[in-house]
Amino acid sequence: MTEALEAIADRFHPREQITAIRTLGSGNVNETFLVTHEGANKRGSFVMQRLNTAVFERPDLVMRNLQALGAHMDRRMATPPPELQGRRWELPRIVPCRNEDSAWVEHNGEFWRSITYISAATTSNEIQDCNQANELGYGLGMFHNLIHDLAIHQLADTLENFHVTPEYLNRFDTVLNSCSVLDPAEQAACTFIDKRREGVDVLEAALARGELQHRPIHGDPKINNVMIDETSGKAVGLIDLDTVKPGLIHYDIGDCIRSCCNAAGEETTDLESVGFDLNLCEAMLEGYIKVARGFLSEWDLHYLPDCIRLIPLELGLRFLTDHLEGNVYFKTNRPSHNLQRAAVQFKLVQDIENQMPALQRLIQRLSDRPVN
Ligand code: GN1
Ligand code: MG
Repeated sequence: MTEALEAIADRFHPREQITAIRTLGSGNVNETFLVTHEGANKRGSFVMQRLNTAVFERPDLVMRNLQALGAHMDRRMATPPPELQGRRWELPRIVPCRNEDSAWVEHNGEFWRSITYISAATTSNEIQDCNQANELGYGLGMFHNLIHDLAIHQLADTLENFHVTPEYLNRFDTVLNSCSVLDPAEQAACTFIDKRREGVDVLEAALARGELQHRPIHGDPKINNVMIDETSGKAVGLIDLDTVKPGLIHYDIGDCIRSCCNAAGEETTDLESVGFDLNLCEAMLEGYIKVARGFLSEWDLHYLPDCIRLIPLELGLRFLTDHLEGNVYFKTNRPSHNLQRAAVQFKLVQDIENQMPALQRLIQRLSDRPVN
């Protein structure tokens, strides 16, 4: 535990009680630590994060969204939805500074904040089985269930164009234009995108036509952001709430599915092992629809297959663009890391495309819609 980290942690909890500060999770954007402490007869822990202010330019608004979310959750949890009764459900809360009237620390141009830690629960980077996929779906569905009636004007847009795929494509084109030579792997990845330009606006066009509407979303509900109770194996809450903002729930559904239906995980270097598992997808969607059916419109259901294909394509495009730009956005540990990550997502897209008719039939069946 470094002196600098200890000094920041001290702003949230007395330094003399802090027993350890260790890195937590595997986030690609922020720096996250678990701070543990022990007092006279009390032990505890909290999560301390340095927000990446190159990505989140207005971290104060990120905090405001978190406050609005917490207040709304409190209102909803006063009368929990019937599907939740008897189940443990938690939401990370802001841990304010202790001796100052502030919810965060600004220090040397850095932005630090703390939130509560959900204990006796874990996350995993790779899916284990259909039960877990079902719980991931339930977790996302319950999160949407609890926030769908939070008015979006109460949430700031903290990441403009986040998950707006056509904008990522524009950015890719700009970056590509400034690249002089591409190696064969980069060329192959660019060709993959070139063949899929059409239709990248499928969700935004549906939004523009009024078929879909903005709602509060999580923004990043990938597998390792859903906490699973250590004993019961049930989902107990979603973490990593920095990207909570107005958006399309399809971004969330696509993101959760792309991360939980590829058993190899997004960091694998073994492309052969990457694939889209329709059984896991069925389990996830079944868990999701169970708690979300009440607020899903026919159009919402209609665009499910599209978002399941689009979000991995978008993430691959984001990784590829960052690779071509010199790895300025996502944390990397080797020069080809983002290119490799892009290849994983593209393999997944390819596999989803190969199974599209079966995926469409599955969604029709799960949503009780007549097969065309
Ligand atoms: C980033 O930092 P992390 O790992 O929570 C990214 C997500 C991507 C994800 C891919 C703000 O999330 O959009 O899906 O990496 N977050 C941001 O692992 O860009
Ligand atoms: Mg995140």
